[in-house]
Amino acid sequence: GQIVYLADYRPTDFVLERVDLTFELHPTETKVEARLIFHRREGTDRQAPLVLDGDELTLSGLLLDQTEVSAAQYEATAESLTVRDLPESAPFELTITTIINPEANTQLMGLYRTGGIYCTQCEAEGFRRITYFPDRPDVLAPYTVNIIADKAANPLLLSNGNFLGGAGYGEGKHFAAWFDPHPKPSYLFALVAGDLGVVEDTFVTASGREVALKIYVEHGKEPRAAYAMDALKRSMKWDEERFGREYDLDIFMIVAVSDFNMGAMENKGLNVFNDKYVLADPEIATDADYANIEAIIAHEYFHNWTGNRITCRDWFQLCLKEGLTVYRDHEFSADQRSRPVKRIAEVRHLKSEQFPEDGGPLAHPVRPTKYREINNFYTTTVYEKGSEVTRMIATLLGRDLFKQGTDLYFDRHDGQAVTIEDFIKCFEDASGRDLTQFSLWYHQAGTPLVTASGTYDAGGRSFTLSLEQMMPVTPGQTTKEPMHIPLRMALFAEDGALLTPTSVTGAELTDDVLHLTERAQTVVFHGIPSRPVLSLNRSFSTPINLQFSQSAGDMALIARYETDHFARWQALIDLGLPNLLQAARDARQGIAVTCDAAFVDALLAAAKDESLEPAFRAQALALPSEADIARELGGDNDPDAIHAGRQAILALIAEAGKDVFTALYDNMQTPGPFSPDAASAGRRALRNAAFTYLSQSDNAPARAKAAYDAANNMTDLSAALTILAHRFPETAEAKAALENFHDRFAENALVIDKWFAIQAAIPGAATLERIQGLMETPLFKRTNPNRMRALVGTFAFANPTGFGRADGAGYRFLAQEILDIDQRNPQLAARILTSMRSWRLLEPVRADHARSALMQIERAGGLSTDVRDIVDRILK
Ligand code: BAL
Ligand code: ZN
Repeated sequence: GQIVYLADYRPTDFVLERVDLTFELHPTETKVEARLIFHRREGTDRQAPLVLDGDELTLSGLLLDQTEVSAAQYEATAESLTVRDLPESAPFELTITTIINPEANTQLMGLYRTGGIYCTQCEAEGFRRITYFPDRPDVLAPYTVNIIADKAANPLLLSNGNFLGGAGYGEGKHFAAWFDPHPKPSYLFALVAGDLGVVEDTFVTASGREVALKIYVEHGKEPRAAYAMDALKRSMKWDEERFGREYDLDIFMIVAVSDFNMGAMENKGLNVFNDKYVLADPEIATDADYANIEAIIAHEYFHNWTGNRITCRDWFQLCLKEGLTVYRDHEFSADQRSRPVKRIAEVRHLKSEQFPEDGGPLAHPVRPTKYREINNFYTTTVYEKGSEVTRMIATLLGRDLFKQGTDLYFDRHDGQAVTIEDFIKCFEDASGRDLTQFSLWYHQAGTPLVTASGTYDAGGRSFTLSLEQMMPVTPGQTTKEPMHIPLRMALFAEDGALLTPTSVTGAELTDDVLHLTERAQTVVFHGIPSRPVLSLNRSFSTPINLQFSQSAGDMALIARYETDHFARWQALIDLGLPNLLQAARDARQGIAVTCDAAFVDALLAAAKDESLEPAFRAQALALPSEADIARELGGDNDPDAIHAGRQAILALIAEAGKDVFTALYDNMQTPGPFSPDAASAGRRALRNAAFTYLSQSDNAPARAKAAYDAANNMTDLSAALTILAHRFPETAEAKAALENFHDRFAENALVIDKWFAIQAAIPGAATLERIQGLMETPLFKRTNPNRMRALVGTFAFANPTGFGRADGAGYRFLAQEILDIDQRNPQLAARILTSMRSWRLLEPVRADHARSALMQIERAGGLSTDVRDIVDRILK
C-alpha cells in the first residue's frame, strides 16, 4: 500500500459516460461483463493510456468497440488494466469480462455470498474487485445492470435505481434489468440476489410521488422489520420538512444481511444493512438497539442527498458526506426523542471514542491530507467530529442562515463530486460570514484545550472571563493556529436566575454564543449585579476539553438550575469526576476510597427529581466509564485500580441512595405491553440504573435472579444478565442465567452476540480463559464480523481489567487474533486493533506488554495494508 496524498489529486484523463453491467451469477464463477463508454477529457494528453483499477482480478475478455483488443494494446495485472492507443476524441466502448468468486470472498468487499445471498459492498474501493474500473468517487455515470441467475435459488434480483423488467432466461434461469438514471460513483453500486422475505409499504413524497418501500430480510423475520420500516417513513418525512429533500426514485429498498463489515451502506436506492440494524422486536432488541436502528436507517436514507446526489471528489473528503449525514441523523433523533438526552448520549460517545483517537497515535484531521489505507479512515473523527464541526457551522450561522447554506449546497452542487471547500463556501455565500479561520476545524487534528477563569468585581458590577486555547501536538502537526471556538454560555445568580449583561467587551457574543478566536482573550461582562455562576460550553457547542476550576457549590447550582439540560448533566459529571480520579489513585495506594457529599447529594437529587425526564436521570446516574477515567487521568494507568476505585464510588453512592434506588426500582415499571418509544425506554433505563446501584450493595444475586426471571423484554433481560454475570460471575444463579439465555436464543444470532458480549465484558483477569473457552463452543463463528466484534471486540474495547490484565496475556491474545482475522478480513482486523490506540497511557509494566504484542504483529509476515497501517501508526 502506497501513501496517497490529497495534493496529488487530479481529474481522470477519460470521462465515463455510461456503464452497462451484466452479471451471470454463480457461487464460485460469476461472470461480469462491463461495457463502459468513455471519451477523452478535453485538454488532456491525446496519447495518455486508460488505466483502470482492479483488485485480485483476472481479465477474461477485452473488446474495444466490439473488436478484440490485441495483446500489444493492453496490459492486465490483478491490480490494473492499461489500454493504449485509444481514440483521440471520439467516444469508445470498452467491454471488459472478468470471472470472480463470491464464495471465496472473505474480505466482504466487492461481491460476496452470505447465508446463500449474493450481496455487494463497494465503499470505498470494493468495486474494483468486481471489474476493472476507474474506481474513484469523482467518476459519475448512469448505470444499467442486468442480472442473470438460477431462478429457484435466486428469485430476487436487485440492483440500484428503477426496475426495468425481467424474464425467463434459458434453463432454470431468469434475468432482471435495472436502470439508475442518477449518475453515481462506483462505490454506490449494489447488487443483491437470493431468496428473501419482504416487508412492503409506500411513501408519498411532498410533491405527490408514490415510492415503493421494501425491506428484505430472511424468510420468517418479516415482522422484525416493522420498526425499521416505520423509522424509514419518519426519516423520509423529516428530510422533506427539515432540509427540503425529497426522494428521487420509484423504489427504495433495504436488504438485511448477517455478514457485514460496517453498520450499513447507502447504495443508491438499495441500502444494504448489517441485520443488527434492521431486525427488532421486544424479545430480541434492547432499547439501545431500537434507537440505533432508527438512527442508522435515517443515516443511510439521508445519504441519498448528502453523499449520493452530492458526493465526494476524493476520499479525503469523506467527512463531506459522513460528518454532514451524522449531523443530520443526530438532529433527526433529537427531534424524534429527547433533544437533551440525545445530546448527552452523543457527547458521551464522542468523548469515549473520538477524544482518545484525537489524543493518541491515530489522530488525524477531520479532512486528512494523506492515507495509506482508506478503510482505516472511517473513524469517529471523520464521522462524529465531522458532525460536531457541521453543528458548529449551524451554531455560528443560526438556524435560518444554516438552512439557506444547505439549500445553496443542494442547489449548487447537485450531481457533482465536491470538496469541503465547496461545502464551506456555500455557508459563506449564504451568510456573508468569513469561515476561513473556522475551517481550521477540518484541518487541525487534536482536541483543543480551553482554559477558563473568572473574577467578579462587585464594585464595578462586572465579571471578567479569561480564556485561553491550546492545540495539542498530533502526528505530523506540530504547530497550530488558534481556532474559532463557539462557546455557548450563560451566567446565573445564586438563586438560579439568569443574568444578562448590559454589554460585553473583549469578544463577540451573539445570543448565548461567545466567540473565542484568539489564543488568549479577556472578556468582560458589564452590568452584573451579583457574583455570577458561569455555565460554559452549554449543549457542548464545541468539542473541546475544558479546564475551568469551579467550586462544587457552583457546579451543584448549575446541576440544579440550568435551563440547558445538557449543561446540568455535564455539571453532575464534573462534580463526580474528581472523586473517581481520586478513588483510582487511592485504590492504587490501598487507601480507603471516599466520595464528596456534595456530589452524592446532587446526584441523588437529580435521580429523584420528578420534574426531570427519566432518561435524563438515568444518564446522570451512569458514571463515566473506566476508559473515560483512564483518559482523564492521562497516564501511568492501572486498570485494576481504576476499576476498584470506581466500584468503591458506586458502592458509596449505592449505600447513600438505597432508599432512592429502591423507590425507583419499584416505581419505574413500564406497565402494559412493551413499547419501544423514548419515554418508556427512559423509564427502563432509569430503573435499570437504580438496579445497578442496588446490586452494588446486594451481597447476594437474588434480586438480579428475580429480575432476570421477571423480564419480558430484552432491555430488562440483558440488564439482569449483565448484573448477574458481571457482579456475581461465579454463582450458580449467574451460571444458570447464562445457560438459560443461551438455550433460549441459540437460534438467534443477534441475541447470541449479546450473550458473547456480556461475557466478554466481565471484569477481571479470569475473563480471558472464559473467552478462549467460548471460542471453542459451536456457536462461535470466526467468519462472522458481528460475532467477532461481540466477543473479541468487546473484550478489547470494553473490558479494561480483563483485556489489560497485568501479565499481558490479554494483549498477546489480541495479537494472535488480529493475525488470524487478518488472513480473512483485513478491514475487521484493523478495526479491532485500534483498541490498542491508548496503550501509552498504561503503567510501565502493562505498556511494555502491550508494546511487545504490537511488535509481534508488526514483525509478522503477510500483513494486510489495513493492519500494517494501524500497527505502524500505533507504535510510532
Ligand atoms: N458509507 C458507509 C456507511 C455509512 O457511513 O453510512
Ligand atoms: Zn454514512
